[in-house]
Amino acid sequence: MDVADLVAAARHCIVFTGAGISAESGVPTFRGAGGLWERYRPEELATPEAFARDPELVWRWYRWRQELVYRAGPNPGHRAVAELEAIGVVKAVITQNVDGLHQRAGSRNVVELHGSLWRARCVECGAVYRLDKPVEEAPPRCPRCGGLLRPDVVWFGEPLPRDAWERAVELASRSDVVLVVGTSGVVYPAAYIPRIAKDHGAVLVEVNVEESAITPIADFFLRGRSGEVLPRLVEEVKKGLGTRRS
Ligand code: BJW
Ligand code: ZN
Repeated sequence: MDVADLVAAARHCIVFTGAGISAESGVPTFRGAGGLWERYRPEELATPEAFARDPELVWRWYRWRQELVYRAGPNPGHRAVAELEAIGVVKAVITQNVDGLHQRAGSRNVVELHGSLWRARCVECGAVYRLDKPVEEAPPRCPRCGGLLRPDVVWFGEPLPRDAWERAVELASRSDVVLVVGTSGVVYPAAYIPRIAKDHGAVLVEVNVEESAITPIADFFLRGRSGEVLPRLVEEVKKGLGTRRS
């Protein structure tokens, strides 16, 4: 059975994504050539300690990323994932990304494991604010209490949002096919998600330009850019569905 037949026949297919799926939108990945951390050290920017030390520097980095994503848009990879959900094949997208591009492409059931660039949270009173555009001041202040706002994302050493994690584990445990797209698979606990699915019997299909920490447990490896591989896969899946239904 080839991958398209497998996906077309799946009863509970989910997609697990990382920064690679947004690369073709012009959003840099974290690791590897051109990655965000070639120029910035993670421990300087994506930790609570970094924020405590220099909130302005951390916010300038996040504002730069917000501006980049604001100007960018979903690419054919995001749209292919949304289409697989629209035709009833994919049940949910579990993403480590904070850019909101899956939702902008039309995906409806998206679990964000690492928070969102488009929310800020007050470190004093805990109020959460939705952002519809990049912040103007860095660091921004809480309109309610004047406290410092922080990006509502998950930094190193912080726990993942409990509801998102529980939904992801439940989806992974019930899945029969997981498309693992554009992630290095080195950041935990997120990287447990494909492993949990595999332990519960799911078939893993990886899409990546290079091998990752997930590749040794993947059943299929589709090498290439997700913006090219996924639209092709969708066309094949649709053909498969047509044949099965006729
Ligand atoms: C393409 C492509 C194209 C390119 N098409 N593909 C177990 C073992 C070891 C360590 C730990 C462990 N458990 C916990 C840890 C510590 C730590 C951790 O994982 N460290 C490792 C790095 C060693 N984890 C944590 O600290 C986590 N918290 C935690 O454990 O809390 C414990 C706790 C419990 C209770 C109370 C208190 C504490 C939190 C981790 C948070 C990670 N946050 C970040 C930043 C988010 C905000 C932001 O964006 O600014 O999340 S780090 C960064 O990495 C970001 C990403 O979501 C995440 C994953 O990266 P991703 O998506 O895989 O990107 P890349 O760049 O790594 O890979 C891109 C891939 O795409 C590559 O494979 C390319 O080949 C590919 N690609 N172009 C297809 N066109
Ligand atoms: Zn506040």
